[in-house]
Amino acid sequence: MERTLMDRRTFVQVTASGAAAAALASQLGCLKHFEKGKGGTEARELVVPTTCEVCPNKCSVLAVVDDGVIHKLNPNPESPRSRGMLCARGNAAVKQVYDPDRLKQPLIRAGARGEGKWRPVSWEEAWDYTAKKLSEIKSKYGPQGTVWSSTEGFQEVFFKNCGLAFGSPNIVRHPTLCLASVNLAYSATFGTVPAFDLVNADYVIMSGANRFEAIIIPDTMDLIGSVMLKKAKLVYLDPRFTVTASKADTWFPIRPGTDMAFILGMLNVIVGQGIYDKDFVAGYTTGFDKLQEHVQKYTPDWAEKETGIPAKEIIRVAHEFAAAAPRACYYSGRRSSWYQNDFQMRRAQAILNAVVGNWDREGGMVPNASIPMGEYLFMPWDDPTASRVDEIDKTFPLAAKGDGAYLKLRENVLSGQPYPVKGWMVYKQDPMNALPEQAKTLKMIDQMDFVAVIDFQMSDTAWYADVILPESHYLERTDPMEMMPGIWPAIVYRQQVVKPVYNTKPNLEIIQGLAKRLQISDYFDYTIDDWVKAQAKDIPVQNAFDYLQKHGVVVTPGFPKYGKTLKGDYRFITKSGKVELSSDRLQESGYDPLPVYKPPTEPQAGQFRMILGRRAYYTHANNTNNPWLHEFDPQNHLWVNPEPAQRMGIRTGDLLEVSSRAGTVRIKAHVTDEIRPDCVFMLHGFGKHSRWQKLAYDNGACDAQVLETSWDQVSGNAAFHETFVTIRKV
Ligand SMILES: Nc1nc2c(c(=O)[nH]1)N[C@H]1C(S)=C(S)[C@@H](COP(=O)(O)OP(=O)(O)OC[C@H]3O[C@@H](n4cnc5c(=O)[nH]c(N)nc54)[C@H](O)[C@@H]3O)O[C@H]1N2
Ligand SMILES: Nc1nc2c(c(=O)[nH]1)N[C@H]1C(S)=C(S)[C@@H](COP(=O)(O)OP(=O)(O)OC[C@H]3O[C@@H](n4cnc5c(=O)[nH]c(N)nc54)[C@H](O)[C@@H]3O)O[C@H]1N2
Ligand code: SF4
Ligand SMILES: [Mo]
Repeated sequence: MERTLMDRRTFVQVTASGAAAAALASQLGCLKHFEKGKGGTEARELVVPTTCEVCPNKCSVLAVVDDGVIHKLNPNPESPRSRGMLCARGNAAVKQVYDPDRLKQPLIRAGARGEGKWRPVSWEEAWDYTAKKLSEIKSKYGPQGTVWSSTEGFQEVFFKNCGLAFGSPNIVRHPTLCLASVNLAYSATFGTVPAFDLVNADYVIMSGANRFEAIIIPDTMDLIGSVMLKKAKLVYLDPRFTVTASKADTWFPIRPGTDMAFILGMLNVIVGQGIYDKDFVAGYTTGFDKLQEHVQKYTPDWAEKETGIPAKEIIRVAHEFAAAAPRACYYSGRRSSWYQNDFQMRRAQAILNAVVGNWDREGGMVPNASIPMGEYLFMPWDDPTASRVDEIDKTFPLAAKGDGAYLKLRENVLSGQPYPVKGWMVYKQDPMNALPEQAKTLKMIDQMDFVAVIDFQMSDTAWYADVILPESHYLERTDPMEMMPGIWPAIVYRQQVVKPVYNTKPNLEIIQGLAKRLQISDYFDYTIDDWVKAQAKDIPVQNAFDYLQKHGVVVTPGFPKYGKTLKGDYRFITKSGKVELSSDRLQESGYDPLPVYKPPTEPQAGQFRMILGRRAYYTHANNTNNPWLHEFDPQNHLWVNPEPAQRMGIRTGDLLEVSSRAGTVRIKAHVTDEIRPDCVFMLHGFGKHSRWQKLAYDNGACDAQVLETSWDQVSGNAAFHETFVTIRKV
């Protein structure tokens, strides 16, 4: 195990340069892949292509295995998506495998919930216990008496399917805490969610999409290529001076919650002065007349009052944007769990993009392409008969039903309406940290008869669970292949790099053990090999399965492809078959057909708006306990602007009490002019309850304790930036 302990200097040097790491990978010679059943780990040095699982990007990895131990993770230069990059988090994943704090065997709670007393048990006992508890709940409350919540991941499908086969309609997924509003807004406009051709763009505007810290591939890499090499201009709006702000040509420290006013101001100029793409608008869109009338009142002077951005700057950006189109985009962002009107703000962006005609053209927005792939056909189950506990049909009729509405679900579970829910199954998710108002999540756990968590480490949610089913780390397991759509689509494969170090199992096997005891095993009657071989069948390369084992990624020629939808008879997947500037479907569902601006709630005297955001070396609340990453930011702090700080006598390092209607935390101050005076910011993932995360336990503060419950009105997505806090020196 010593072999994994690369010293930190080497780690920082290598992760700092993707190119250096790629070069290192190619020096290692030809790829050899792990031979299952033959003790492949016995060979002295192997390079195993696989796929990172530390965030949603799924970068391609070459794992260097030395004498059965993972020595180093390198980027796989064959991936057109990760573009030869493996970030610090991806590199540091090797530490998770050999982390002495990780989960090593199934556990059943032995003390009170949250007391931290556990009884190590066999897999048989853990499965028997879980199945018994779920069956008891089913017989008392029906299968709908259970919630199955999860975050994306290649094995998530088995978990979700188990919930459905068990008969529960209450599947709730992470998009409703993340990108549900942006997805719905672009779908409502274009019938699909496009990608952004940043490497070829000449002009990019971003509302708080902090791409140089919140890494999205290939976007982050492409921006390095286009913006940092001065080929493209970047206009960036964020109440914080982020790393992205530092690379932008223009940074506007916008008044929070007013981006829609900025966009409507731009639309007023572009539509009013006739500098939109007339051919595109006439040929491909509907509702332009209504838009024209609608944006008349949203003048740049009006927008200046709302946003704090000078009118002449809004006019300048509007002209530059229209002139650069179609090689110009108002980038959509990913985490759109911001404000209660988030859907409408993203709709305004989509409309602005549409009127300058940057659709399906080089340097603009491009519909996602894919590569064909086979599918494993398993036995289908009857659809759950009960309606969803979050009443999504009634509350958010346009939202993605399969993902649910997490915060509404929690409200309804807590009130016991429309029916009681007493069991909670959690996969690859930490709701204690990922949901606002942690006290409510704790109450939700409290009122459950049973909670089980499938994770590889002791998350805060696992800490309060009744049973913990430890999943093998991604480097220890083979997962389904995944088609990653995009302008440069790729199929990626995650194959086992080393055998599980501890008594853990891949999720499919965990689910199969449970399904057998729940008498639903017929639906899970296959192996991971059956699954991936069926997927490999339709992939258009020779011997696709072998190819993926050797390369980890399949790319097919012919991409990027522009202009497929710009054929006269193309029907967009919208009600009108056109790009919908004004939307009848929204109107029929009781929403504004065009984005109507509503000013954000004002903070009262002494209050600050709490805003969230990422750092490049942490994923959510997930790896603040990773010793390598922990060194970058060993504790979180509250960013406070010097102006209020001086007024309140606060200096960097002072201990503060931060309070909202949801709760109170203590955290040290970081006084900085990199944030507006009306906002405060803290990094996510600290102040943990779980004592098994020694570095993050009771260290700094937990943002989820202070964030209040609020959601976007159309998509039901969480609205994380609607919380006001007061701060006090203690
Ligand atoms: N306060 C606050 N809340 C937020 C956000 C925020 O910034 N601040 N961001 C929101 C956004 S955008 C998102 S996407 C969500 C994310 O919310 P979560 O999905 O809850 O995010 P993570 O903290 O990454 O938690 C994932 C859990 O999965 C575990 N895990 C990781 N890999 C595996 C695996 O291979 N198998 C298993 N079984 N478990 C695994 C980790 O150990 C961790 O406990 O949070 C949302 N909520
Ligand atoms: N390193 C790293 N990369 C990641 C992740 C990670 O955890 N770590 N998570 C991945 C996931 S799941 C997601 S969803 C994405 C999230 O990536 P992004 O969509 O870029 O979202 P965030 O970084 O959460 O932050 C958004 C920014 O918005 C700013 N902001 C707050 N309020 C406003 C406002 O009213 N207007 C404007 N213009 N800006 C505002 C915040 O200060 C913050 O800098 O990142 C992905 N990539
Ligand atoms: S961006 Fe980093 S953490 Fe995310 S998949 Fe890629 S290498 Fe892994
Ligand atoms: Mo996210």
